[in-house]
Amino acid sequence: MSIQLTIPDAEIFLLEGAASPLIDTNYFDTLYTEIPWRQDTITMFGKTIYQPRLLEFFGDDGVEYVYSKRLYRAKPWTTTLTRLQAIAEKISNARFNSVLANLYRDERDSMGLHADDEPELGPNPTIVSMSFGETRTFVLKHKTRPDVSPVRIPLSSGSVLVMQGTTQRCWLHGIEKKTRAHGPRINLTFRLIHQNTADYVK
Ligand SMILES: O=C(O)CCC(=O)C(=O)O
Ligand SMILES: [Mn+2]
Repeated sequence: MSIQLTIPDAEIFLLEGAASPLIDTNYFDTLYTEIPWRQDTITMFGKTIYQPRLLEFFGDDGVEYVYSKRLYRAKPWTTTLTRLQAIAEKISNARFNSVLANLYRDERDSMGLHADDEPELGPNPTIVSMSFGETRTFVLKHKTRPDVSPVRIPLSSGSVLVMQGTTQRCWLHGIEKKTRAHGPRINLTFRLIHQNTADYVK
């Protein structure tokens, strides 16, 4: 089942039931073992700390992405990620040349509020986000309108969230820490990275 969320200045839809093949195929275990997860550092206010999650970036040959102030060169697609890329493209009717994989090891791992609004994604990017494993809450906050309440969406295993239109321009999103102890979650965000600013469709 696909639900179009009614959020001002955003175009977001969520697929839950329809994505059940994603759970049945046990992608969680495959991704967990196949991906060479690593923990990067981030420097903020002159202090270098470990990011509170593990990650890896995959994509077509030569794709580069500056994310969290760091340059990532895409690792080659794995068979599993290629299969999921095809599903992401079918669901969204968009094209993707890369995927960022995040592993939240337990309830203490998180992702701070941010927008996927790097210039190389173009002005109104379509991003497909797939979740596997533990359910975590995806939090959205409007960038400029305090009258608009934050939105909280539980992302269960096998769910697919599609963000498009002005979502990245107008909203921040993130994954908050939890207090209840629980297991790991993997999230994949499929993106189209333009390698050349001339490719941007403004
Ligand atoms: O884990 C999630 O659901 C969000 C991931 C995310 O926002 C990102 O990779 O930029
Ligand atoms: Mn993001």
